[in-house]
Formats: sequence, structure tokens, C-alpha cells
Amino acid sequence: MGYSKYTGELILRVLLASPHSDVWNSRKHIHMGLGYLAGSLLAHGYDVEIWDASVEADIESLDEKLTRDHFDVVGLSAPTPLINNAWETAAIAKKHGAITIFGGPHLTIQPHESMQKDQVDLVVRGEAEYTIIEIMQALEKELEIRNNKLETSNPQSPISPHLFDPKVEWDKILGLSWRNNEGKVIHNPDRPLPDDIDAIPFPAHHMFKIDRYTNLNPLTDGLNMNARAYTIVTSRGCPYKCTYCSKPVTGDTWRGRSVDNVIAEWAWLVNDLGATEIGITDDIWNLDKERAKALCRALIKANLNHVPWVTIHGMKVNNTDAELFQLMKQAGCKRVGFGVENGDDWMLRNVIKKGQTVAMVQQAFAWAKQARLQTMGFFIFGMPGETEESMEKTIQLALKLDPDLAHFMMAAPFPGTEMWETLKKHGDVFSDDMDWSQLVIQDNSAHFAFGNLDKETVERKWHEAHRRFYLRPKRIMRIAARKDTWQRFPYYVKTAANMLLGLGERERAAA
Ligand code: B12
Ligand code: SF4
Repeated sequence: MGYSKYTGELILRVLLASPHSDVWNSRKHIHMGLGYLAGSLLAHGYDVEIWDASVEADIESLDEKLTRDHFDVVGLSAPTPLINNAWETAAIAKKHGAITIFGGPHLTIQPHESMQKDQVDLVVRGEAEYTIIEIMQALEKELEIRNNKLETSNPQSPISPHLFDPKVEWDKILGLSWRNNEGKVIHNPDRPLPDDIDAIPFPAHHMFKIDRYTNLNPLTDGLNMNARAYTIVTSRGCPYKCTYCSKPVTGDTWRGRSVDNVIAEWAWLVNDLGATEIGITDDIWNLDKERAKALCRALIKANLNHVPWVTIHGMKVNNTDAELFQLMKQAGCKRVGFGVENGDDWMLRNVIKKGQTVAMVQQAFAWAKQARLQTMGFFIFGMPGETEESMEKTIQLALKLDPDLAHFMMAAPFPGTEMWETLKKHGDVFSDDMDWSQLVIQDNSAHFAFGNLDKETVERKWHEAHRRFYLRPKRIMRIAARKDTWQRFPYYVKTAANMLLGLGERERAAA
């Protein structure tokens, strides 16, 4: 515990952490979920810090930090492929006497699994800005009951789960999984998604050591590799149900922030924190096309359009028109990403269930290019039901659309998605207790074979897509003309070896 900077009272100290990532090509990118939680804790007067292994671990390990500095609570965040690392990190935090709280996408899907681990005290499901405050208040009550000591339930064995006091109403905290004083795991009912996301405090952008982060993605999303790149979430959730998409936290209901609220955060990023690049990371920022246009007009009016921005996670092609792209361009947008996914209408309709056609994709690209925006396309290979012919159509479409960047990925089935259920029913590869670290997007090996399609064919077409797209003379000239190609030459050579030839890190590691 420490004394509050604000009130001088004794308060619990919280460290919010993102574990080390083995995900290939993963970016050094600020973690908005932790930023939002920190914003909420700060707004309630708590003492909080963010520790992101991707920018801290080379300088000081978590073990070293916790030896030097005591935190009562360590909160860990994990998407599915990082869960093993989060469990390892929690054991370190427990060793230092902290209460450990887990949250994020994987915990929302599989809370029971982490609650079986002794080093995990609490699991939060879903959006957690309100839950975390209720947890802190409950911990404060426990402190009172236990005379200011939150020591682990069994001091002889620090890595043992904390059992919570029945006198505190832990069972009233929605979205929480916990253990009662008999060690029984209790999963409280889910917390409804907050409707009014304007009421959520801004993420604590100022707490990130922004100089240690790369731009949004050196290879794909970023515009300038030396940028001070921040991200912003202007809406949460998406009503579409693409069969590969895992959105357990933000859910199926789209909730947009008001334009004024977004502009206030954007102005803070640009005017106070010196952002030189901004990425929108909404699930689907253009679901309400008129709101998207209003946001662009407001950016122009507020003179915020001199700072370039990009849509990191693809726009939906069917919620666009020529005017939207023109306005985006005037508002400072430099590049738009689109989820193209597949070049075969049958696959789009029956397998991917994306609610879009190839013609809609072509139209959106044409409008974006007319507005002189750079374009990026996301393409998936090897969905269940895919054939060599449909993958060939995807390559043909990529060549025809000719985006500035093409991001070819192999299907990765995350639990909770329709694709996961399909594969569990028809294959023997996946189970609820598999090694989650294998489930990464953008790796260079296919995750499964399905029907008549084997993994080798998917991998061959994926490599072929990179070669046929990127090894065209005009493309090579374009890449060679870019300054950052030469600044980051070794990185690009390594990436090219992986994507074009399959000489990837994982393969080398396995050799
Ligand atoms: C921006 C983004 C990225 C960015 C930044 C990631 C980051 N570190 O924040 C980049 C591009 C780097 C990225 C990479 C990856 N991503 Co990503 N990403 C997103 C995206 C689009 C938005 C994230 C966001 O800002 N959400 C908004 C905030 C408010 O929500 P949140 O982060 O979930 O946090 C809330 C709750 O989860 C909870 N919470 C989170 N952490 C904690 C911790 C504690 C202690 C508590 C109590 C609560 C809590 O409270 C937060 C506030 O409400 C999401 C989609 C989505 N809608 O979430 C995908 C998403 C999270 N990504 C996903 C995946 C798969 C990945 C990769 C694994 C891809 C890969 N290469 O294989 C990597 C992992 C890299 C990494 N080191 O984490 C999946 C995760 C699915 C799953 N089952 O885990 C998602 C859901 C996309 C999808 N639809 O499939 N991603
Ligand atoms: S892929 Fe995009 S459009 Fe499809 S469900 Fe996910 S967020 Fe929505």
C-alpha cells in the first residue's frame, strides 16, 4: 500500500500488466484495454501504473520491478495466444504477495480454465472499467476486516489462491469469477455492456512510455516509423457475425461515442501529448456512416486534420460511399484498411458470412483510391470449405485491387467463434485445453486441414500470394523508393524471408 497523491490516505497500489508476447511479428503497440482501466482507476483516485512487457522487459523484468516496488494488486491482460505467458507472469506477482486479477478476451471466453490456476485470484469477464472499481472497493473492505493485511491465504505457500471473505459482497460484482473462503470457484452473472461509453473516462494515454513503442506497425499499419503513434477507440462492438471473428469483450452491439467526446480525446492526443500519428482500432468504426462523416467534419473544424491517421482494423466495405472517403482524406486520413478476406462470393456468403460481396469490395477500393487514400487489404487463406480455386480467386482479387499493402493471413480459429465450433465438430485438432500459444494469426503455418484441403496447399497458396503480390516489378520499385525500407532493411529481409520463402522464426526454432 501507499499514500494517495490526491488524498494522502493509505491506498492499494495497482500494477496493470501485459505479459511477454511470443506472437510472431507482434507490434509494440499501446494496450488500450489497460489504458482504459488505468483511466478509470485514476478517475477514482487509485495509485496505478502500467507495465507492458513488450517495452519494459528488456530494461527491467517484472520480478526485478516487484522486488524494488510493492504493488498490492497486479492485473494481467491476455488474448488467447498470450495466456500461457500471463499465467507465468502471475506466478511472479504472487511470489511478491500481490492479489492477481486477470482480464481480456481469453478470460472472457474461458474464465473457468484460469480459475483452476493457483496463481490466479480473480478473473474479470468482458469490459471492466466499472468492475475494476468495484473490485478495488471490495478489496478495501477486506483490508478493513483483515487489519490492513491482504497477505495470501497461505503464507507458507505464496502461490496459493486467495480466498475471499464472505463478509464482503464479492457475489454482487457482475462479470467476476472468484473463490469463496471454502475455495469454491464462483462465476457471478455477466455484466451487461455499458451503453453510454462517453461516460467511461478517457484511457490514460499519458501513462504509456510512448517513446518506447514502434509506430502502429512498422510493416503494415504505420505511416512513419519514427511517429509518436497513439490509438483511439471511437466505438465498441459489431453486429456482424463473421465466422472467424472473436469479439468476446466488445460484443455484438455497436456502441458509438459521441463526436464531441471523440474529438476531446483526439485533441488531447494531438495538442497535449504530441501525437504525430493516430490509429482507429474500433471493431467497425464506420457502422454508422453518417456518424463517421460527422467525425471527419469535426476533425477538420477543430484543426486536427494535420496529424495523419489510419483505420487499423479494417473498415467494412458496405458501409461506405464516395463522400465518406473524400471527407476522410480532408480530415487527415492517409490509409484505409479493408477486410476483404476472400475473392470468392460463395465463400464470403456461405463460409465467412461477412455480409459483403466481391463487387462491394471493388467499389469501396475504387472510391478510396479516387479520394487519393492509400489502401490496405486483409485476406484470409484456408477457412473451412476453402478450395485451391477459391484461394486462387483471392490472389487474383488482391492483384486486381492492388492495395498499397496486402496482409495475407492463414485462418486461426479462436474459441467462441463459429469457425472454432465447426472445426471441433469436424476435426480432431482442437480442444478446450489445447496449447493456446499456437493460435496466432499471421504465422507462417496453417492451423488445420479441412475436408479435401490439406495444410500444405494452404501454406503454398499463402506463400504464393506474397510472391505474386510483392514480387511484381512495380511493387518492388515502390518498396525500394520508400525511405523506411532502407532504414529497417534487416527487418524487411527477415520478414520477406518468412513470407515469401517460408524461412520463418518458428521453422528455424523447430530446426
Ligand atoms: C487494437 C488490437 C490489437 C493491437 C493492439 C493490441 C493490444 N495490445 O492492445 C495489435 C494490432 C498489436 C493486436 C495484436 C494482436 N491481436 Co488484437 N485486437 C485489437 C482490437 C481491434 C482492439 C483492442 C482494443 O483496444 N479493445 C478495446 C479495449 C477497451 O478492450 P480490451 O483491450 O479487450 O480491454 C477491456 C477488457 O478486455 C478488460 N480487460 C483487458 N485486460 C484486462 C486486464 C485486467 C486485469 C482486467 C480486470 C480487465 C481487462 O477491460 C478492458 C476495458 O474494458 C481487438 C478487437 C476488440 N474489439 O477488442 C483485437 C483482438 C483483441 N486481437 C486479437 C488477436 C488474436 C490479436 C493477436 C493475438 C493476433 C496475432 N498476431 O495472432 C495479437 C496479439 C498481440 C499482443 N501482444 O497482444 C483478438 C483476440 C481474440 C482472442 N480470443 O484472444 C481480437 C479480439 C480481435 C478479433 N476479433 O479476433 N491487436
Ligand atoms: S470481422 Fe469485423 S465486421 Fe466481421 S464480426 Fe468481426 S468486427 Fe464485425
